[in-house]
Amino acid sequence: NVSERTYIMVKPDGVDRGLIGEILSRFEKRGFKLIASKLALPSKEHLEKHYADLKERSFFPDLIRYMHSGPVFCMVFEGLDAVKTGRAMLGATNPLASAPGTIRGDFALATGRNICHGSDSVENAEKEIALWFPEGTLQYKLSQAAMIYE
Ligand code: YYY
Ligand code: MG
Repeated sequence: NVSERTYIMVKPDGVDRGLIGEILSRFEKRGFKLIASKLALPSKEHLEKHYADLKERSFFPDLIRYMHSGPVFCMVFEGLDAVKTGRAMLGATNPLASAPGTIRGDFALATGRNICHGSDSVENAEKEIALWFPEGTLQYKLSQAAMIYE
């Protein structure tokens, strides 16, 4: 599906380390279309909604504290297999298990400081996009589309 959407977010450590442009650029260069973006300082309640599935995990309080430690940069990208390819570009949750060439494999070492979020399913992507961009995303055509898709 060439209209698949995924939610990608540079976490506070990624923002602090000056990696917004690097991460955005990788998705841009891969051929994905940016259809929403913003810098945000979400409340703890908002972050708890984003990570609601992990509420019972022992690391949850630390995760929320870390995610609340500074601004995050929120993006929605659209394109062929955006969710699965986005996850492949991110690497594994534990950066030590991420191959060099992936975002986490190139810029992170610790699971609790893994610099970037990416949706793990189409269903969760749509939920996350609705949570972070209630104002919606943009629709427009890139002239390069004919050079990216057959
Ligand atoms: O989707 P992804 O970010 O790769 O992993 P999740 O299992 O959704 O966990 C979200 C987030 O929680 C992860 O990026 C770091 C943190 N975390 C942790 O601190 N310790 C763990 N054992 C697992 C996850
Ligand atoms: Mg996840």
